[in-house]
Amino acid sequence: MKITQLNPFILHVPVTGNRIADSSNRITHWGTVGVIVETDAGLRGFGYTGTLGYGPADRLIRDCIADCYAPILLGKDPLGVRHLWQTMFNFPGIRWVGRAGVTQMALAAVDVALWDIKAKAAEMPLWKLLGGSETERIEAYNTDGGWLSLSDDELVEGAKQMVEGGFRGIKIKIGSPDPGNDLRRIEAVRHAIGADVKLMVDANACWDLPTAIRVGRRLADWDVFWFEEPICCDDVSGHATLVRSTDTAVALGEQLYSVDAFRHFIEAGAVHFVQPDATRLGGVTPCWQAIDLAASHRLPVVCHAADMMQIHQHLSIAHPACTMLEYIPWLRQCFEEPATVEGGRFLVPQMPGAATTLKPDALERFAVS
Ligand code: SMN
Ligand code: MG
Repeated sequence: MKITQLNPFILHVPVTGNRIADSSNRITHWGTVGVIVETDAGLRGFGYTGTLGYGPADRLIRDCIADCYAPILLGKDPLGVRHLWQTMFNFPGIRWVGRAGVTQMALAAVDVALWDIKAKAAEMPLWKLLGGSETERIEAYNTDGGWLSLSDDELVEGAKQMVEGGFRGIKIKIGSPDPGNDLRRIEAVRHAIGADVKLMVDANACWDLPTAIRVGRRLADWDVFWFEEPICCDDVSGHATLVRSTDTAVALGEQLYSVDAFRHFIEAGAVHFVQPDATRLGGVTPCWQAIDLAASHRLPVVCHAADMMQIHQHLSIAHPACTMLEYIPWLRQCFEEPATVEGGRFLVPQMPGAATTLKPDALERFAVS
């Protein structure tokens, strides 16, 4: 089999309620920058990365796919995914300007598309190709009702509805200018969902260390399950200090671009829940390595949902270190087999591939130039 063409795309898909906010971002659309990889066998691979829908940055990723990676891949056998990943990652002119950010996210989109082809060629879902079992029903937790853009009443009512809908885990955003506002919202949600539902909080890396320690010491009052991205996502020693200073588990990883970065946090004792994101880390290929690394340190893995669950449901089913998965439904309308939660757990995808195949109308409805 040979790669014959790469067709990059940019989708901007409206978020729930047409606007959401966390401590660091306020968006109306979720960006999905990806590529369709065509082969001479008629198989098509779909891969993508997740962005905040900022056009100029999305075009950088798209052009990196088209101008940097496509020339490397044309004529190559798509099944040699790991070899191709190394070739693209180590390409001198790209590595010189890359290894993180745009180049890594573009590489992620290509790598996911190649794994999609590999699973389709094997006529099985990606979780099965990776060695998973049909019996694995991964527990879901819902983030889509926890935005800082929601009022206290909307936050509490939404949490109640999610629990009534079967979710056993809820994540809410914190990081308000006044942390007292966050603590009040945490208490209100805990009272609304009861003691048996997991409650996670996510500050999106907005606080300095003293503030994170002060807030972190209060989270045990409401049995918060994890404190996500409390401070700057590159600050290894700061997170290690926070871990030593508080009793609530620390979760991070969505913004890390390399397996080495995960190794630095893990070896420093700076993380409890490891949250790799294949769409930022460079694809399924390095994400699997990061999950293996966490597993070797007996740390639980909960992949981040910038892919909006499609890819990470496969990795979570296949790897025993993955204990839960985030639910954010913004992109479900775009896919032939949308990730689905029933009774608080993900259904097991059945179609061959990585569940990234776009519905034909998705490109018409949401494509932007
Ligand atoms: C998040 C980041 C980007 C898109 C959606 C959600 C957030 C999370 O940091 O972890 O849910
Ligand atoms: Mg997060």
